[in-house]
Formats: sequence, structure tokens, C-alpha cells
Amino acid sequence: MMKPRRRWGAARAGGSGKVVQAEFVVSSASPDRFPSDGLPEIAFLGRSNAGKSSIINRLVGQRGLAHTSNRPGRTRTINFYRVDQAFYFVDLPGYGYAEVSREQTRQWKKLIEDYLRERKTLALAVIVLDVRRGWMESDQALRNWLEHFSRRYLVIATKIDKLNQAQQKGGLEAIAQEAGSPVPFSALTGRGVRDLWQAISKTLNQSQM
Ligand SMILES: Nc1nc2c(ncn2[C@@H]2O[C@H](COP(=O)(O)OP(=O)(O)OP(=O)(O)O)[C@@H](O)[C@H]2O)c(=O)[nH]1
Ligand SMILES: [Mg+2]
Repeated sequence: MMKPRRRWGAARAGGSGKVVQAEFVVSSASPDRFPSDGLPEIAFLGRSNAGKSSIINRLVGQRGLAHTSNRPGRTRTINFYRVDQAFYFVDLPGYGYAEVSREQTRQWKKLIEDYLRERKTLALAVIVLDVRRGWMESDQALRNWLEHFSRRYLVIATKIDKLNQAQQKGGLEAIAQEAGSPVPFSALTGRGVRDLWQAISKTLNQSQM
């Protein structure tokens, strides 16, 4: 059978030696259009512009798979990417972006909360923090939410390349003080890709049992 080549990308995800295939499946704000094949999901959550879409691209080694932008608020719907025919990466809209209407903010909040509360296939929530900013109020609210609903989560400190050694140490410590120990990450250099893949694989193996 012919493979639909153009929709597929196979790449060696930066630094990890891992070859993954990833394809865009659907972008939607209505749960009835979300995938229904029951595969487990790894969701990326965080403030607008934190670097969620960039992490997904780096993990699968495809620059343009998830749309990224300097302009906050780029991701407005929930985007599902199927990886290795085995699970999904789910890119959620960023929160905490001041320059959108109150109505828009309310809609996004509802979209994210409904997903986190209802989605049975959600295996792991990845909280994406900009290492320069650490935990902000909306991130803490998200964490409380995840804990309230007993969702498994992991914290990423991204854009680590933007800081010097001493600042990196300070930023990571500040994040760790609040909760968990973050995985240092850079979508630019590929730092943390291997660690993040390891954490994801571990979760997926456990969710199969
Ligand atoms: N230097 C550096 N820049 C990054 C990194 N990750 C993301 N960026 C940049 O930060 C900006 C925002 O990245 P996105 O991945 O679009 O952020 P997002 O969290 O998906 O944003 P929304 O979709 O608006 O919620 C883009 O200009 C990226 O190129 C990183 O690790 N290092
Ligand atoms: Mg995005």
C-alpha cells in the first residue's frame, strides 16, 4: 500500500537519536471533533508565547508541524498531532494573554478546562514555563487545577538558551522551589529533548498497563 508521503514526516528528533513520524490530524474547539480512536494523549499547556508549539516541533524534528509565532495567541484551537500511530501530542491555546477580549479569554479558558476535566485519553499534561519568568499566577492556577483533578503532570523550563549559566541555575531553582523539578529545555539547541522523550515514554508505557 502506498503511504501518503506528503502528509508524513520522519525525522531524527534533535539530539535524541529517536526517529518519529508525526502528522497533523485535526484542529478544533468542539470536543465532538476530537479524535475518537482512544490513543493516549500528551498535552502541552502554558502561557501564550511560552514555547509550547516549538517544543512539539522539536520533539518530532519537524519545524513547521505546529504553528509558532512571535505574536502571542497563535494557537487558538486544540490541535492534535498523531505520533508513530501510537499517541497524540495535543497543542492547547496559551492562556494569560492580556490583549484579547474578555469573551475570547473566557472561551479559551472553558476550552482548556473542559479538555482537562473530561478527556479520558489524557495521559500526561506538560506545563510549559518560560525559564525567565517561572511560575506566574495563571500557571499556578493550572497546576492547582491539575492536582484537583488528579492529572499527572510534568514541568518544562524552556527557552533556557536565553540565559547564561548562572541565570539558568537561578531560574531552575526558583521553579523547583515551587513545585517539582523542571526539565530544562531549549527548542533552539535541543537541550532536554532526550529527557522529555524519556518522561513521555515512561508515561505511555504505564498507561498501557
Ligand atoms: N530562543 C528560543 N526561542 C524560543 C524557544 N521556544 C520558543 N521560542 C520562540 O518563542 C516564540 C513563541 O513560541 P511558540 O512555540 O509559538 O509559543 P506557544 O506557547 O505555542 O504560543 P501560543 O500558541 O501563542 O500559545 C516563537 O518566536 C519561538 O520561536 C526556545 O527554546 N528558545
Ligand atoms: Mg502555539
